[in-house]
Formats: sequence, structure tokens, C-alpha cells
Amino acid sequence: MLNRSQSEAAFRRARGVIPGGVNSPARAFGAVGGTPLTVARADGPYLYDLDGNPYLDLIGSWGPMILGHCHPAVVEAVERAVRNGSSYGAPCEAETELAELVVGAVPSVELVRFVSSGTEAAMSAVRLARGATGRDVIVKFAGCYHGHVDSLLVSAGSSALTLGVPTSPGVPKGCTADTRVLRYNDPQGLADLFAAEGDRVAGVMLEPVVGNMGLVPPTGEFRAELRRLTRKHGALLIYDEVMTGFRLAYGGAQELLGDSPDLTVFGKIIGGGYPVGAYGGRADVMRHIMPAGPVFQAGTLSGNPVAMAAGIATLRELKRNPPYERLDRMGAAVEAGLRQAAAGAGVSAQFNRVGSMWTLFFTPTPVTDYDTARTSDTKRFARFFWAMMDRGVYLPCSQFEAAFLSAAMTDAHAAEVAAAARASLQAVAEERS
Ligand code: KE4
Repeated sequence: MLNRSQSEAAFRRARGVIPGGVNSPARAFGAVGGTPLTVARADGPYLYDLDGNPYLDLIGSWGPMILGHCHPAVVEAVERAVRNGSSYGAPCEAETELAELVVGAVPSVELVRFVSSGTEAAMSAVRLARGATGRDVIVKFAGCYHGHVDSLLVSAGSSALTLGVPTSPGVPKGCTADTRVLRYNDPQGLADLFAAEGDRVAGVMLEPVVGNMGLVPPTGEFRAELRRLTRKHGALLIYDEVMTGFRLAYGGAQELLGDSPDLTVFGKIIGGGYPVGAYGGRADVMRHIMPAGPVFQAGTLSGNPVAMAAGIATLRELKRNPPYERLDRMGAAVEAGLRQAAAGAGVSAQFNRVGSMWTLFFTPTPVTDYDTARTSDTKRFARFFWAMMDRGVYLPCSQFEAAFLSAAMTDAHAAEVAAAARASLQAVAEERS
């Protein structure tokens, strides 16, 4: 058992001034128990807690750190930018540079607007869809998470699901009266909804590859129906690529899948670890956004020059030296290792993966949506989580999240994950569930 006494003391201190001691419930360890680590620093593929314990980081800040921590190009770009000022509240060229990189990477994105978080981007995309179509209904899918937007915080995934609060108090019924929640990977449910009220649907928002119920890939039939029905009824297809953008391919999940949505929501990687979100898509739709059009959206720190510099350095590095094939190969090695380890330990589990995003679900049921994800034994996951932590591997602290590999990792790190999992699953199997 590692000594984590300084993290424990730090967490006690944080709880004195911050609700639950964290600034996001996803970090609260609520689903796995115990005390969250307080991180002292990070470097390459590793996090180091206050007690100096090193952990192979499979969270990567929940997705942004695809290059690993403290990548020299990003550090140098931020150091240079911050010496020219932190925030101007006026246009700077870095905003245009990052916008050109995003537009250049994702063919469906003709215009893009930057904000400061994925939540803000998703919220703005919803308002834009409603403003551009003059319609009110937004369709989402149970288990998909789009940030803490009132109108989308219903049957949400991520920490809302993890902590068992998929529909949050404080969200008035009026905020979700025009939100429809369907089952992911259910083309019939989608067809039924459009038959009933297709002419009222402003947009359909989804994670094109889900990370927030744990990793759930889409079926081809589901994606085809999404595109067919939205086009037929004049609704906007909105891909939330906050997690998958620049993660699954340089052009995101839509490049990997060969899809073309009307709007795309971005976050995480495009900020290189700094607060950046974005939404973009068809020019005829984006031109409804103020000041080009009447749909309001604004933000003090939108397009912040330091955050833009980190995003530019990150995307330039991903473009110059695409890590995707190597990340997929390491993902395949982790997958083979964990499947073998689960079978060897006699632990009933499902392993879902796309590229460098994956989840080991503790259930005998194939996981294809929110309901099947929730058949997982979260107590057994919690024991696996801590067994891996004690072996220096930091998994996402929830069964309903995706793990991430980074380009700072090597085949040796993938082998380290598999070895830690073999020992951890053996230990878990020996405990009563
Ligand atoms: P942020 O507001 O946290 O930047 O982005 C919200 C968001 C939107 N869309 C998707 C697909 C997302 O995954 C997220 C945020 N993801 C969670 C982890 N699954 C962030 C972790 C946290 O909330 O602390």
C-alpha cells in the first residue's frame, strides 16, 4: 500500500473551502472510495502525487494530454505567449491560426468559434441549432455527456452517471421540456421520434464514439439513420467531439468513421491542456452566430492568446508527427493483455476500444448503450481501480469513463499496464464480489 498521507492531508484542507474538496466531481473518487490523489506535478506519461508516488497516467486530464505532460513544444509555446500578455479582450492572430488548423483538419467545419470549455461549446451549439432552424427540440442519448448544460443534463454520462445523478437537482423542468433522450445505437427509436415530431427537431447531439458511459462505439446502422433522418427532416446533426476530436484521428471520430455532421463540438486536445472549447461546422449555419448573425454567444476569455498558443503547438505536433497508428497499436496491446488477464483470472468482463480510448467493463453483457453499461459491477471496478493504483497505474476513477493512452507512452508502458492488470484482476477475482 503506497503512502499517500500528504494527499490525504491536502484533501482535508481542500474540503474546508471547496465543495467536496474538488472543482469537478469526476475527480472525487466517489465511485471508487478512498481519497483522491493531489497531484504535485506531471511529466511525459506520468503523474506524481504530493507523496512523490509516480503513476502511469491513463486519464490524461480526461483526454487533453494526448502528447503526454510537459511536451517541450507546448511548454515553449506557452512560455513565449505568456510573455506577450495573458489576455487582451481583443482579437489576436493566434485565434485565427488555431481556427485555420481546426478548419484544415475537419472538412465538415467551414467556420469555428472558440469558447473556454466543452460545456460552453455544447451549450452554444444547442442555442445555434435552435436559432438557425427556428425549432426547439434537441435530441440526446442516454449516457452521453455534453458538459453541465442545463438542457442536456438529463440521463447524462460521466460523473453525473458515476455519482448516480444523471438528472441534476437545480434544472427546472422547463429547461429540459424540449430535450428528448433516446437509447444510443437504437436506430428504431430514432426513426420513431422523427416520425412523431421530426419537424420540431432543431438538432441531434451525440458522442460519435462514446467515452462517457465508458467506451461505447456506434453501429454503422445507427450512424446512417442519424444522417438520413436529420437530413430528411431538416434537423442538424451535431457531433460532440470534445473527447474524440484530434484523439481518434487528426480529423477526429468523423474522419475515422467517414461521417460529415452539420456541427461539431470540440474541447480538451484543442487547448493542449488549457481552457479551450470550440464549435464549428457548415458556414450557412455558423453565420447565424453574432456578430455575423443574431444568435448571441460571447466570452471574456474566448480565444485566450496563451490557450491558443498551447492548442496551436499541440495540433501542429499532431499534424507533424501523427501518433494515431502507434496509439492504436499500443491500444491493441493493452486490449490483448487485459482480455487475456480477465480470462486468466476468471473475471467476467467486456473490453471496448477505439484507438487509444478504452474501457474494461465488469459485466458478462456486451456493452452497447447506457443500460448495458449499467449492468457493470461497479464495486468490483473499484477494487480493480485501487489494485491498479497500488501498482502505479492511474485509471479513470469510474467504471463509466474511458481510459486514454498518450503519445508519451511506449510499448513498454502498454506492457506495464497489462502486467499490472494481470496481477490486479487476479487479486480482484480472489475477493468476494
Ligand atoms: P468540459 O466542460 O468539461 O470542458 O467539457 C464537457 C464535455 C463535453 N462533451 C464531452 C464528450 C465530454 O467528455 C466532456 C467532458 N468530459 C468529462 C470526462 N468524461 C470531463 C471531466 C470532468 O468533468 O471533470
